[in-house]
Amino acid sequence: MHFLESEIERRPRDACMFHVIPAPLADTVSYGQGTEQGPAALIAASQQLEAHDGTDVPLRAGIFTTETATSLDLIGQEVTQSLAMGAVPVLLGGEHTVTLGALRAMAAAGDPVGVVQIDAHADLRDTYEGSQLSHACVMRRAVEDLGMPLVQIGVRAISEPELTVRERFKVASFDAADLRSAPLPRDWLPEGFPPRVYLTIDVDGLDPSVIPGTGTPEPGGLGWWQTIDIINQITRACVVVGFDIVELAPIAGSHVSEFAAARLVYNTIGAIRRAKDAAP
Ligand SMILES: [Mn+2]
Repeated sequence: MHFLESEIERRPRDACMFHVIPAPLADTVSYGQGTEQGPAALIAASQQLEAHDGTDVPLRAGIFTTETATSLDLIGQEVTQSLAMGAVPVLLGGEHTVTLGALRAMAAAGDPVGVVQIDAHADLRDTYEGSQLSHACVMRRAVEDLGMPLVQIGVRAISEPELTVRERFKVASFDAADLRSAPLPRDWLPEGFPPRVYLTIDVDGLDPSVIPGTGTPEPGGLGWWQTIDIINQITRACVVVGFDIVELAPIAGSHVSEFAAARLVYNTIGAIRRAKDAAP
C-alpha cells in the first residue's frame, strides 16, 4: 500500500517531490515493542487523510512510496536515490536508529547538513544495552561520527552524561519544560547552523495524550498545535532536505496514534512544499 494511495494518482518516482520510504527496523527497542509495525500502520491510516491539509493540497507536489527498506544500508540507498532526483526523502520508522541510515546518505551527498530533532529523549548515549546503534545513541552518532550540528526540541528525559555530551558537541536545546508556558522562541537555529536541515521527529516528542502509541512514552510533551507551529517555523527558517517520523508503535484496537502520525507526515510535507514555494 502507498501513502495516501486513495487520493494520489500514480506518477513515476522522478516526477514526485516527496519520496516516502517505509523503514520498519526494530532491532534494539528497549521498552515497549511494536515499532516494526509503525510504517504499515501509518500508511494504512494515511488513506483516511483529507487531501487538503488545512492550508492547501500538498499531494499535488507528488508523493511517491518506495519499497520497504529493511536495513540502514537499504535506507541509505533509497535516500541517496531521492537526493539525486532532487526530491525530499520522508522516512517512516521503525526505531530511531533508522535516522542514521538517512544521515549517512546525507553526509555522503556532500553539502553540510544540520539536524533538528523533536524527541522526549536526548538519544546522546555512546552505547546502550551493548549497542552503539541503539535508538538511544542515534543522535550521538550524528554529532560525533558524522559531525552534524544538532538542535533538540521537546526533550524531557536526559541523563547526566548526556548533558555533558550536549556541552561537548554544542548541542542547542529547547527542552519541554522551557517550552511549556513561554511563547515559542523566534530563532530555533543557532548562528552558523547549516541552512540545509534534516528534521527527525520521534513521535514521543509529542505528549502521549496526542500519540500514546510509542515504546517509551514520557509525560509533559509537545501539544499538537505547538508541534505544527514549530514545524512551520523550522521549514521557513531553513531548507528541510529530508525528514523522518520514528518510534510509532501502534496500539491494538486504537487508530489514534497512527492517524496523528500520518497527519503529521502530511502536514510536514505541506509545510516543506509551501516553504519551497515561498523561497526567493
Ligand atoms: Mn528518539
